[in-house]
Amino acid sequence: MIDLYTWTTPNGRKVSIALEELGLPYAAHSVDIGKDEQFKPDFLRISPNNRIPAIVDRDTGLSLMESGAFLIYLADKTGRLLQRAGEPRYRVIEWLMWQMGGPGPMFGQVHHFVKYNKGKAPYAEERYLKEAHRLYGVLDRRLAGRDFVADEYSIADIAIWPWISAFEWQTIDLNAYPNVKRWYTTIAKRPAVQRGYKVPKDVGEIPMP
Ligand SMILES: N[C@@H](CCC(=O)N[C@@H](CS)C(=O)NCC(=O)O)C(=O)O
Repeated sequence: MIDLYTWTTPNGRKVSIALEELGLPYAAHSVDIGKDEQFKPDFLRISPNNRIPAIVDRDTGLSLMESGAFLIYLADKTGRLLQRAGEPRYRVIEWLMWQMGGPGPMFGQVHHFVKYNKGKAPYAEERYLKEAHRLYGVLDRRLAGRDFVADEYSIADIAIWPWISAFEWQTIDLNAYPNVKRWYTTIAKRPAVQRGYKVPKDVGEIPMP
């Protein structure tokens, strides 16, 4: 049994989607970051960086912060969504790290400046939107002629997908990125993705282009 500490954000959803895909039993615990619950001392013990998501594996007692780290852990625990060795494994980790260092922090800034604080910082809006378009371009080129970012559907797709699901917040027209659009809509139809999207609570349907 996995305890998942999460909220209704892309970083949270990538873990609930992975848990649903892997069929691992889990209990979701809400950490409302709008109410600063991520700063409570109990949560700090599990997530020293005060950020969701985090997990505790009751089988092993291991607690982990940083979704990239525990997506690898969960995949290794089950032997699924990440190959055991060789180039295919590192290709998945490569694109997982691309999400952790690229779309995660950059799209997060787009949400901050373009959706929530529009008009307050034109330089930041321009900078992060330009970076978002560059990253969408990278992903679109990667997906040209292929179904998934690595060899098979993997934790890398699962990590990237929830960030693309906020394309409306990012003012991105997915028609400009046809390979991303095809990949996004295919993954959106997976039952595990639809279930994981609504954890820890249902705040609406998956946005479709
Ligand atoms: N690299 C971290 C990022 C986690 C992160 O930024 N989480 C956000 C929500 S998506 C958060 O907890 N924000 C709370 C805050 O800014 O205080 C991961 O992937 O786990």
